[in-house]
Order: sequence, then structure tokens, then C-alpha cells
Amino acid sequence: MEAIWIYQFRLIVIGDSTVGKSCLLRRFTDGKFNDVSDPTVGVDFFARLVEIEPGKRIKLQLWDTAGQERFRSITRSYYRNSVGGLLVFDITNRRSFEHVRDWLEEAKMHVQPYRIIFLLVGHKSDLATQRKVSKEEAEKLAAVSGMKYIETSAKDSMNVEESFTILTREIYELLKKGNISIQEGWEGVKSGVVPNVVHSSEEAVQPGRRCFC
Ligand SMILES: Nc1nc2c(ncn2[C@@H]2O[C@H](COP(=O)(O)OP(=O)(O)O)[C@@H](O)[C@H]2O)c(=O)[nH]1
Ligand SMILES: [Mg+2]
Repeated sequence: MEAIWIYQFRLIVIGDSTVGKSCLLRRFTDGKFNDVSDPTVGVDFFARLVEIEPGKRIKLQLWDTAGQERFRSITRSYYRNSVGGLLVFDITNRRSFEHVRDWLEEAKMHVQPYRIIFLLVGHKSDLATQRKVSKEEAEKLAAVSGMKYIETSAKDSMNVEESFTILTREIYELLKKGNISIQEGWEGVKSGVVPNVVHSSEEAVQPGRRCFC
């Protein structure tokens, strides 16, 4: 029977407050953008399927950092249980770019013994006239830190799809090569679900069995 999704990847989105993390996630999962975005409260959770190869889908479990970003108190388990993430800064906010190294340090400190693959995202590309960080400078930082770089806009829906797809593909390739593997007790990557063969009418109505992807 064909699997609904072959793998589930858990990804996080980090970066300074107001850089646009929640809007990026909302655009990707919901296709919507609001000019007024409330500060995230608690841990926000999104999900979406991505087709990586024809007929092969990966379920992305996406975690939004919520409020804590100001206080650098994001929990260890949040990093440890993610296989990848978007590290977002705002191209019109120089400070948010200067903090990219701090975010990487923080992630490195918390993620051990696992590894986490980041994509550097220069967000709000629709505001290029107010740009405070050049593309070359961001590309350079990404290269020395072992990341790819992409510029996105949730407002214009520019490269939103691509950013998540690039990261997903990169993780998928590492998984295929055996550089990342599924591990017991780790939420970063899980193998896919195959629809249940329903044996009885009782099982058919059991709500816990339903797939919510
Ligand atoms: N111009 C522009 N504004 C954006 C974009 N994405 C988010 N914003 C705005 O930036 C502010 C903060 O967004 P939010 O997603 O809450 O940031 P977060 O704190 O990183 O989650 C809000 O006023 C958004 O409307 C974008 O792509 N372009
Ligand atoms: Mg937010």
C-alpha cells in the first residue's frame, strides 16, 4: 500500500522577534499574509506535506519560536528534537543579521549529540529599498557557517515555497546518504505511515487512528 508520507521532518524557525517568522510559516502552511501579526504566544505548531519526488511526500512538522526569542531561553528539547531549521533575519534590520551568529551558537550548544541543518533566510525582500544587509554579505556569512542562503517575502509570497523545499531536499539527501539516521527517542526524523488496514468497524471509527496531515 502506498505510504501517505515517507518521512516526517521536524523543523524549527528561529531568529529575532519581528523578523517575520510566524508570517513566513503562515504563508507556507495557509497561503495567507496579515499586515498585523500578533506576537506568538506559547509554542506554535504548523504542518504541511511537501512532494520531494513524484509520489514521494514528506510531512513537515514546523515549530515556531514564541516570544521567548527575546530572552534566548528556547528550550534544549526544541533544538534537540529538530532535524533542521530556518534561521531568519530581516534584511531591513541590521541587528537581526548581527544576531545570526548568536543564534547559531545557541543552536550548536543545545543540539548535541544530534545535528541540525539550517537555511539562512533574509526575510522581507519586498522591502528591498530599505535594505540594510546586502545579499553578498549574507551569502558570505551563510557560506562560512555551512548554510545556504535565500531571500523571502511572506507579503509577496516570494521564495516561501522554495525556502522550505530547499531545506527539506537537503535533509532528504543527507538521510539517503546515511549522514542522518532515524533514532529511537528522537523526534527529528520519523519514518512514514502506511494507511491502516481496517480489520473491524470498531477500529474504523477510532479517532486516534486518523491521520491529520
Ligand atoms: N513587508 C513585510 N513585512 C512582513 C513580512 N513578513 C512579516 N512582516 C511583518 O513583520 C512583523 C512581524 O512579523 P511576525 O511574523 O509576527 O514576526 P516574528 O516575531 O518573527 O514571528 C509584522 O508586522 C508582519 O506583518 C514580509 O515578508 N514583508
Ligand atoms: Mg512570531
